[in-house]
Amino acid sequence: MSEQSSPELVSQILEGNIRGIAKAISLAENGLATQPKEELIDSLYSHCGNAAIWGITGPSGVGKSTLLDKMLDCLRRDNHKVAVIVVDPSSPFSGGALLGDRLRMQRYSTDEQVFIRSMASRGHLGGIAGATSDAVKIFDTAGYDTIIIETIGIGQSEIEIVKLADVVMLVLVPGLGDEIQALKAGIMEIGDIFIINKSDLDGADRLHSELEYVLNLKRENKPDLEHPLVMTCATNNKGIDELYDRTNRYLTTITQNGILTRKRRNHLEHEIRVIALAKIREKIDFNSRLEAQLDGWINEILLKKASPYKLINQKINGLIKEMKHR
Ligand SMILES: Nc1nc2c(ncn2[C@@H]2O[C@H](COP(=O)(O)OP(=O)(O)OP(=O)(O)O)[C@@H](O)[C@H]2O)c(=O)[nH]1
Ligand SMILES: [Mg+2]
Repeated sequence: MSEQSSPELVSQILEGNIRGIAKAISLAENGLATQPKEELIDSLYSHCGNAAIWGITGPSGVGKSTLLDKMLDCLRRDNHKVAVIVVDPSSPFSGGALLGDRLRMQRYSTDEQVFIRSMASRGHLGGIAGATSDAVKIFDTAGYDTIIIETIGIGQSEIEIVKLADVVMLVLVPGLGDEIQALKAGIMEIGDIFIINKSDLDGADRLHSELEYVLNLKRENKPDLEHPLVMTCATNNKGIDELYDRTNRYLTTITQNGILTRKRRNHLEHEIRVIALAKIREKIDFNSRLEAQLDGWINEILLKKASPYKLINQKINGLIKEMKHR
C-alpha cells in the first residue's frame, strides 16, 4: 500500500477505527490496486465469521431504508453494533446526493455503533457483489455484529448481492402491478422473510393472500423453515417489532439446524467460482483479445469462409494455447 502499510490498516480495522474502516472500504470498492486489496482481505479473513449478515431487497421506493431505520432502533436497543451497506448496482457513483437521500438513516449518523455506507460498482474483479463481500469482511473484522446490505431492485445483480446474506428480506408493497406477477415465479428463491410494507395503502390485504398462497407452496416444499410473511407500515412503526423478532428467530433456527453452515458454504463456493472465472478471463485478457479479433471472425463467417461453431471453437482453443505459453 502506498502511504500506509497493510498491517497498520489491519490493526486499525481490528480496533474498529472509523477512518481505517472507511479507507479499507474505498480500497475494496475501487478494486483498482488489486494486490494491496487482496492482501488486505486475506489478512482479515481469519477474523471473519462472527457477524450476522442481513440482506434487504425489493423494487425501488418500497420503503427498504425506512424499514431499516426503524429496525436500527430495535438493534440499538439490544446493544448491537451495526453496519449498513446500501448498494445501487445500476449506479456507477457512490455517496452522491441521491444515494444520501436514499439512506434515510440520518438519525444514526452520530451514533458510533452504527456505520452507514453506500457502495457503487467500479471495476471490482468480482463485480459489485465482490466489492460488497469484501466490505462485509471489513465490518465483520471491525466488530460489527450485524451487517445489513440494502440493494435496490430485483434484477440478477441485486440477487447476487443479497446472496451474501444469512437472511434475505424481500420487501413488496401493494400496487406493484405487473412487477409482482413477474416476481412470483422467482419469489420462492429470492427471500427468506417476506415483507408487505405500506400496509396502510389499498390492496395490502389482497397482496397478503396472494403471497400467502405462493408461500404455502414453499412451506410445503421446505418444511424445516417458517418462511414468514410480515405486514409493516414503516412510517408508522407498525409491524417493526414483529419483523425484528421473526428475523432473530429465523437466524436462531438456521444456526441450530445447520442450514446456516450450509448456506455459508454455498456462498463461499459461489464467491470462489466468480473470482476464479474473473481471474481466468483476466489472465488471457479475453475481452481485449476478442475485441481485436472480432471483426475478422465476423468477416470470415459473413463470407462463408468458416462456419460459426467451428470458427469459434478454433479461435478459443487458440486463445487458450496462447495463455499456456504466457
Ligand atoms: N404510505 C407509506 N409510505 C411509506 C412507508 N414506508 C416508507 N414509505 C415512504 O416511501 C418512500 C420511499 O421510502 P424509502 O425507505 O426511501 O424506500 P427504499 O425502498 O429504500 O427506496 P430506494 O432505496 O430508492 O429503492 C418514502 O417517501 C417513505 O416515507 C409506509 O409504510 N407507508
Ligand atoms: Mg433505500
